[in-house]
Amino acid sequence: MIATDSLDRLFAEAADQDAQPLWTMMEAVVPPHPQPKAVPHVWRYAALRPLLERAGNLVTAKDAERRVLQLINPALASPHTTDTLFAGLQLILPGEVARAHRHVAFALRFIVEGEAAYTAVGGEKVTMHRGDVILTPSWQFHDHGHEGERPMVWLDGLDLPVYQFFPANFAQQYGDERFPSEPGPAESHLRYPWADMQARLEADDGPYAFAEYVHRQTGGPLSRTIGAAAERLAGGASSPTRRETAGVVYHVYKGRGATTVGNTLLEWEKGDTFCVPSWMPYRHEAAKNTYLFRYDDRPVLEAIGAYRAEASAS
Ligand code: 1HN
Repeated sequence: MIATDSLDRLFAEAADQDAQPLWTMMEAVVPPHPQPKAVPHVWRYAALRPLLERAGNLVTAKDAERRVLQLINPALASPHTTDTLFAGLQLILPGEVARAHRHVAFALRFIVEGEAAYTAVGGEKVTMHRGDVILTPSWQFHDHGHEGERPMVWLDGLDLPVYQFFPANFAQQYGDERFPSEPGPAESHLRYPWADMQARLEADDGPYAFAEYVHRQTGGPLSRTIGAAAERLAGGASSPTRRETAGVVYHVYKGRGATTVGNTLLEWEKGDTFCVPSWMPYRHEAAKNTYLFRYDDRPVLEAIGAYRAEASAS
């Protein structure tokens, strides 16, 4: 042994070999509970809608490929809305086409405003209505077009941050602007109408209701990475306090209220989008009748045996 050996000397020489002691950083590497980097945050539609409109004047869908304002977590960078989820608001104007491409990343869309735009997914043309959830499964060619009269806005939910950890995301352009498509069946596995979800939430006559979207083909969550649900709160009602290892993006379909996430109060109204990071206790309170749409990374966590949730009625 070197007579004057010391831990400092060992650490310096280990660093020269691109090695580091674990024992000085055990808690940071294996923390006692989840430590999301994302912070709770609200993106306000009243502030973002005019910016989208200006983007509509300044860049065409053709030039942008996708005219999306990314909703980036203040503690993180693109493409992170939470540690594992991406959210963005996409605008398409009458007559535009957002050209066909495909990627490994999964996307869902929640329609925020407008009528008569469509998204064509893997040859199936799906018309979009407010409140619908439309799926773009992994590696399916998809283009968006607009045959209506007014601007159309939707929330894009993707699993992009997952591919920051697993560099397995490929993307490809299709040779033409549009991938050939035809209208699909009324009960398409790609489209989940708001009216069906609202009816499920109304069927529960309590002041608070929660219902998960179920994939029409698999009977499971909407994809292997992202699951979705909706919640109804009567005016004055609150949800149970919950926490879960999933990160969640919420969108306010209708109503007004606030969500307490850890020590942060997030006030929201129709059109706003907000996020709840992993394992932070959260509870909604509605000031008037409210419907919330949400998506989360629960399917990935279930796949790796890491989903945990707790609820307390309060
Ligand atoms: C994308 O391809 C779409 O296809 C939307 O509409 C949002 C955000 C990041 C990367 C790709 C779309 C996206 C996206």
